[in-house]
Amino acid sequence: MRLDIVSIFPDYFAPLSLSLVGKAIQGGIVDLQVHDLRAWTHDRHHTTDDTPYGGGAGMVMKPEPWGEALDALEEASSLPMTVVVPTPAGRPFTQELAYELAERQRLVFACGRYEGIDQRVIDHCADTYELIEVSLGDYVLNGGEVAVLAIVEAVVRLLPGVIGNPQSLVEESHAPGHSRLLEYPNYTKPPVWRERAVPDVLLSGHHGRVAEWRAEQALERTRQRRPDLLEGEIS
Ligand code: JFB
Repeated sequence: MRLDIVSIFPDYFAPLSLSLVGKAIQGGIVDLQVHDLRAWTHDRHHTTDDTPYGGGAGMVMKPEPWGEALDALEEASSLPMTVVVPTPAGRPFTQELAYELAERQRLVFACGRYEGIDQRVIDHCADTYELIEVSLGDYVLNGGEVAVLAIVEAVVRLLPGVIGNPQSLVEESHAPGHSRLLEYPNYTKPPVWRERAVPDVLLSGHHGRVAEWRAEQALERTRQRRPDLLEGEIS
């Protein structure tokens, strides 16, 4: 999979060379290229923002550097581009959307800053490429970079060959067709740590009772923390 990220803060993406995503890059499963939007400015100060038409607080990202960046990326590969634009007004990013994005050949991430990107760039992307505007959640970030880190990690781990044991993907609570309960709590050795004991049932060796206890824990956590996930199965 080819990934391009365009940002005025390319250093944000240094951690993508670590851990599992870094291994996917090293192993040739992912071709990741990070681009500084300022490379497509032409003025002395590498300006990427300007004042908003209609007035109001803050600045807006100018369309011209984005237009040149997208043209250049389109030229750099013949793969069809899916442009992903993080925005607080986007479609909520979910595991379902992560699976959708994992099927694409090439994702281009456009990281806005300030109050966001001139709407004409977004409209141009919708007319020219596949466009997906995505929100990481209902809280305010300063730009799209942190959202892109999360999206790239969620997508790359789904690619064939990235996770050693693909069965672990199937067992995840958000896997397709899964029950969508929150996960049960995990324990490992030692059996007592700082006077806290591992629940007896997990040491019992009764696989049936272990499965029953875990299901009950998952359900109780879901009731407490995410009752919305249980709607439609009220009993
Ligand atoms: C994403 C961004 C800003 C307008 C702009 C570009 N869940 C999320 N919260 N905030 C963002 C996001 C996602 N995805 C986000 C891109 C940009 C925020 N900003 C700052 C803040 C408020 N309103 C600029």
